Amino acid sequence: MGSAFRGSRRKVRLLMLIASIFTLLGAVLFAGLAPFSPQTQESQLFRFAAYFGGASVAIFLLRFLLFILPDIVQNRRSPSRRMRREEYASHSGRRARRAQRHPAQATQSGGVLILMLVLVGLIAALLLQSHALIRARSNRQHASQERTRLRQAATEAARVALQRLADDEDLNVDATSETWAVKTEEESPLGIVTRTSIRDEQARFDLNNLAIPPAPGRRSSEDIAMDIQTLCGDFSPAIKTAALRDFMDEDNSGAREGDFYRKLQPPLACPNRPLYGWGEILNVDGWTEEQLARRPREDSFDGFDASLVDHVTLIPVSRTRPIPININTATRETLRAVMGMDQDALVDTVLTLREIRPIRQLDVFSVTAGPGTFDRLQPFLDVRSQYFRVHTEAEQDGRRLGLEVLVKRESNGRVSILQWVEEPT
Ligand SMILES: [Ca+2]
Ligand SMILES: [Ca+2]
Repeated sequence: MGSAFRGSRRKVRLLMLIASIFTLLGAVLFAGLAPFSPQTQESQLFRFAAYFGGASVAIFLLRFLLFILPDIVQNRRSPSRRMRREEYASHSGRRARRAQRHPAQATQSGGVLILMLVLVGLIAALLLQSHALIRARSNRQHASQERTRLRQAATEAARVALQRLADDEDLNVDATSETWAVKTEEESPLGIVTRTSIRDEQARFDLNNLAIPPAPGRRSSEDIAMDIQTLCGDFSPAIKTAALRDFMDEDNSGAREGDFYRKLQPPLACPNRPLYGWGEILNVDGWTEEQLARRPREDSFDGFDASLVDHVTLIPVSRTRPIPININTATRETLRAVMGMDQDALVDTVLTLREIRPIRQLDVFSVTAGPGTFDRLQPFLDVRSQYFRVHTEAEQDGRRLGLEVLVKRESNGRVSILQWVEEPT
């Protein structure tokens, strides 16, 4: 009877050990599969891994409490213990004594313990790794959602700005004192701050005007482009300006046309059309990032320290006539370059008159400039604008997203989008 009981006790004890190991293996399996499974199943698999891991530890503990602990206690209370202690006192170490008492059992228990420890370590490492993966994924998701919210806010701000341009009460004249030119900043109930500004692109000289040949009796775009570069401290702009003209004019007659760019290493294409952006201008022979960089005012000598990027633009539309500058919004440097460096009296008149109120008519200058000069300049001058650049920025918790939108406004106030660019962050 006693031996049968001991036999079934041993079986239950072994069965529990096997059950504990199998449930632990199940936990390892689920935890290992989770990171490679679809996101919808991931958390479910981790839950299974946690259940199995918990069950394994519970079975192992139960086994310890039911079988191993009573054995230890019984062993300590046994009357023969003292005798054995004395008998084996001369032997070194507790491990040696235990090994001698139950050599096979000791080896077995030690092996199982090490296996359990390794498995527990493995599952803990897997769970930690998976936790880190889930965290990273959730962070990415959060950033992407935040970016979407910022994009929506910036887009909405841009839409409002376009409406403000369309609502301009006076479409016959444009000046920086008008409502559309006011910079705005707003905070949404969600805490997203949006900033909007609208810039008159015709406050600058459009270098894409070089794409069309000069009309007889008019000032040439090349002369204007060279004068602007001179005012920006470049005193030998002729070759670069001719190269830029060749790059965008329709014909193939010039020193820097298709043949020249095809022979480069690596070869480049000569587009023979108005340029779409500053990236393209860097492909033009002689043009570098340095020329497009903003220069500090105090480092140059007076009068020639302007930065090219502040006075020129690239409006990416084909044309048959030059896109003029707006004399109400252009800078002094742009006015000087467009009207000619010998026309300071005319430039001063423009600056004085527009201080009082926006200039509504061009022909008031025909007297100041003289009829011949006025006719030469007229194609490049206007008092209203068609092209505007809207810049919006949405910001929340240090993250920001910027939009730059180039638009054309028709004479009836209808606004259409020419370029929509999300700024890299
Ligand atoms: Ca206006
Ligand atoms: Ca050409």
